[in-house]
Amino acid sequence: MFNLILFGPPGSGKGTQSEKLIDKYGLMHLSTGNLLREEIVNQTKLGLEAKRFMDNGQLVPDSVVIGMIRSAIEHNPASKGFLFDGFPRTVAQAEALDELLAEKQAEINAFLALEVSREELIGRLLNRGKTSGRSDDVNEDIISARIQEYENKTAPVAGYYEQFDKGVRVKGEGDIDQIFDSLCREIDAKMLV
Ligand code: B4P
Repeated sequence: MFNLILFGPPGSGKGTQSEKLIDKYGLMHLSTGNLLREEIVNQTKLGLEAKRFMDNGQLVPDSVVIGMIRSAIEHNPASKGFLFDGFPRTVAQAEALDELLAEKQAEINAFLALEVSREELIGRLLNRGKTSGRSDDVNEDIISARIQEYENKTAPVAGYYEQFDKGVRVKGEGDIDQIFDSLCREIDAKMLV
């Protein structure tokens, strides 16, 4: 099993690059953002609870997203590996993921962090908000709140993986295909280990 985390602030290109990476490596894509939006569309109890946080640019409680990821992993026992996109977003989520994978005699093999400036992130998200229908992308105050949540609660997750020598930082600005090539180089190197 090869398990990869694609990490970065909101709008850094995680969703964009994940689509390309799952095609190339045949990994199963697990995006907590997409899973939560599905719950909202289906108007489930979980979705209604999550919406209150997402609409304000806040992280959804750890217990909710950890439960969703546990269930997704358990429903896909034959997967050759997972690409985690937007998860873990707190150190508690990272510790829970390690425990879930250890139960399957598996681990995180690579942690790739996309680095993008704050100005570029805001520009990308406002631009996506014109067409995405995502309420959290249209208002600059909510976008700023999401970036603040990232800085306070999510950025420390990089240090968690770096202590195990698993973290690699990749420039996330510029041409989408060139960023993809940089990510692939890092993944190929980790696959040889
Ligand atoms: P997510 O769905 O993960 O949203 P995101 O961080 O905005 O997406 P992403 O980073 O993938 O966007 P992308 O760059 O691809 O989370 C939404 C919300 O869900 C969170 O705020 C939180 O409330 C909740 N949530 C999710 N996971 C959670 C968790 N684990 N714990 C708690 N809460 C959680 O795309 C951005 C735009 O940039 C696109 O328009 C794209 O076309 C463009 N773009 C991409 N690469 C580009 C490039 N190189 N150049 C120019 N534009 C580019």
